[in-house]
Amino acid sequence: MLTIAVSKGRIYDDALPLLAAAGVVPTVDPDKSRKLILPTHREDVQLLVIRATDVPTYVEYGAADLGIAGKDVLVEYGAEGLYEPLDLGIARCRLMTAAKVGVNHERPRLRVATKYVKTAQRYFAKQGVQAEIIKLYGSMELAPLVGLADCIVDLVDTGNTLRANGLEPRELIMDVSSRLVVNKATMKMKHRAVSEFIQLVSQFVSNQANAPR
Ligand code: PRT
Ligand code: MG
Repeated sequence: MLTIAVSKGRIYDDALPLLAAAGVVPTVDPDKSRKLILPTHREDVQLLVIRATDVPTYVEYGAADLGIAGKDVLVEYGAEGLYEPLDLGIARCRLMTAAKVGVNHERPRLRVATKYVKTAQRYFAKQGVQAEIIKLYGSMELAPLVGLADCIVDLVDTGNTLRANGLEPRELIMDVSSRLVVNKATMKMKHRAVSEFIQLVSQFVSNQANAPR
């Protein structure tokens, strides 16, 4: 049995065609069911539907053999315990700093609100900027508006969320896409099944990348 961890929402939607390329088609729609373990048309493959930030944990501990997670989540988790054989090219966005339009901060210590605490700490340290990181779990865009922070570190896609809140993107921290991750023991113990899966998915991904738009 191969167990694959995915999160509901944008990654799940973008991952469905990739999974289908390996014959993995869920028999249950997670939006219409409360099931957390989804059977698929392949008897030897099941999906776990979990929070995006929990994917590396399930895979590192071997509760899932494979997982699909954003590079943002993997970098923040510190995924040295995982193999990352494939960039799936889905759920693309950018991890950026953002602040109120036109406002510059002269504080000696920048106050930064984010859920990416470790990534932000590392980024500002590398820039030689003194930063006080304030951990939030969501709606980061609010923090600069109410004086909780000078800036935020968050994902940006179209920029609409920032604009709607009077914020603007400032510095690019990293480009983000979703990656396939594999448990290290699985890579040895289920080598054939995993390489076959990776082969089929990567074929599909490179065909997509080469297809005319
Ligand atoms: O929702 P939940 O709390 O369960 O977890 P989550 O928010 O981590 O999950 P989800 O499904 O929202 O995001 C999962 C992954 O999708 C992220 O880890 C990224 O790798 C990827 N991804 C790609 C994005 C976006 N694009 C994105 N735009 N994740 C979030 N956003 C949010 C962003 O945080 C901001 O609030 O969308 C807003 C910005 O979008 P624009 O288009 O307005 O710029
Ligand atoms: Mg979300």
